[in-house]
Amino acid sequence: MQIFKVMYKFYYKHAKIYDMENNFDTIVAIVTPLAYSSVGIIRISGSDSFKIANKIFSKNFIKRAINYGYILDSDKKRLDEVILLPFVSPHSYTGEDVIEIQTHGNPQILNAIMELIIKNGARPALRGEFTKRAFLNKRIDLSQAEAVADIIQSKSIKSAQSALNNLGGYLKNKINSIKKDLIELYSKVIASIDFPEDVSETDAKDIVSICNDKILEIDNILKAAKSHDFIRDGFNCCLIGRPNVGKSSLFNALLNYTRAIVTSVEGTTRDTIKEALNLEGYLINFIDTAGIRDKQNVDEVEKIGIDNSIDAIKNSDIVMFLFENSSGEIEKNLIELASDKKILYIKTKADINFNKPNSDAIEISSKTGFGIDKLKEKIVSVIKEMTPLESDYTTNKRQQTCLLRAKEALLNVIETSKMQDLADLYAMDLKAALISLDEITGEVLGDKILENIFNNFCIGK
Ligand SMILES: Nc1nc2c(ncn2[C@@H]2O[C@H](COP(=O)(O)OP(=O)(O)O)[C@@H](O)[C@H]2O)c(=O)[nH]1
Ligand SMILES: [Mg+2]
Repeated sequence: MQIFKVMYKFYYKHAKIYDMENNFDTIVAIVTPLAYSSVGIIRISGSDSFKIANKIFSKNFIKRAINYGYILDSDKKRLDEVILLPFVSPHSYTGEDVIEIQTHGNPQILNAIMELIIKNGARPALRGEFTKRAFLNKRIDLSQAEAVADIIQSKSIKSAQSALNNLGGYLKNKINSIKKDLIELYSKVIASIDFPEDVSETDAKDIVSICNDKILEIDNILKAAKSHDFIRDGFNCCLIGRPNVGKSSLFNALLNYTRAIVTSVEGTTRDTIKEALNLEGYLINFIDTAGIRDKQNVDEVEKIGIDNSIDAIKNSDIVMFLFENSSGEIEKNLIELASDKKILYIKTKADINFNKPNSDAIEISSKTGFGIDKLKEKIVSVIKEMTPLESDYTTNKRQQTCLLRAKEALLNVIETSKMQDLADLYAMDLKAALISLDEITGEVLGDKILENIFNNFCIGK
């Protein structure tokens, strides 16, 4: 067992590309939007932050307490009445000594205090630099750091909640558990290569079984990815039907305001219009389209509109086919075009068309509001069907690429482990799989990758 521990250390030693020196300078940023508002916040982080705060605050502040006082400029004139919050390292957002100053939300005041802090020795923070420090100071791993950006950018509460899971270490813990068995296996394989007299070669059956288990776990994370892409980017839901069937009216009724022009003139809507709506925490992009009719009798603009409607079907996840009397009004080729989508049939103008629909269509009237809530409920239930793995792991594109690479390497391990005397080869693939997994949590990262990730942040985070 001792030998495995040695190998464990060996693996980690070689996995690390760079060693961090945690001697960072002190940074400052205005954290809140620079606009006239009730409160503005400035954040300082780094070893000099307490020293700087003491120079500009009207009295000696108390650590781990809420301090009330004034910010004084170099002539001891008051710049603002503030609340000052000191966070003592390592119990802060960055892991360093942090000062947060709550000022009045006036951009002039915020800029003046920011300048004063810079004059006293801090430098303006770069995009995402506070979160980057939290990562470099090992307070969070990379999947948690990425979750911070995802929470801020989420366009629905569902999406924010899955990002929040990752901030809590959901993905990190899963990846670490996959890694644990693979590190053990890798250590055994390396030990058998380096010390063939003491350690016998690992049984191919064991290798295959461990790798298969891990591939299954990776596949489960990837399967959930599609659901989470939906949750993050929203579901595209288009309204399709003949001219005048009531698409734009329904579009407006769903949004609850007049977004699209409605007239009794056929061909009023010539362009596709996209508008987002939150339903029960899900983001839905509704797309109103030009009515589809025979292209021979329409002008150039409407022709393009019809082509765009067909594209809208292709790019949608849910297609709502609207008709007035019977679903036979909808062209068969359009239904075929939507064969891999969720389809909803909607019978419109229930206030004037009294005959019952011949299918399981939903009856609505945009004029009276009849059936609109029922339609919204139906849309949400369809979405829930499309996202069965909601509670599972959220991953972004970068993390998915790493998982796919890890899976590929494990498949190679399985192949080569079945052949004799190829331990060197599958050891390499095992290491490749581990490195790909490490990239998710940020254990092996080139500076370039780090830069890309933190550039997606806003200043002050
Ligand atoms: N009575 C009634 N008329 C409607 C209803 N929905 C739409 N219309 C009318 O049908 C015509 C075409 O509506 P519009 O929404 O522009 O249809 P689109 O061409 O499919 O976008 C307009 O004169 C609307 O006022 C409805 O629920 N009841
Ligand atoms: Mg229209």
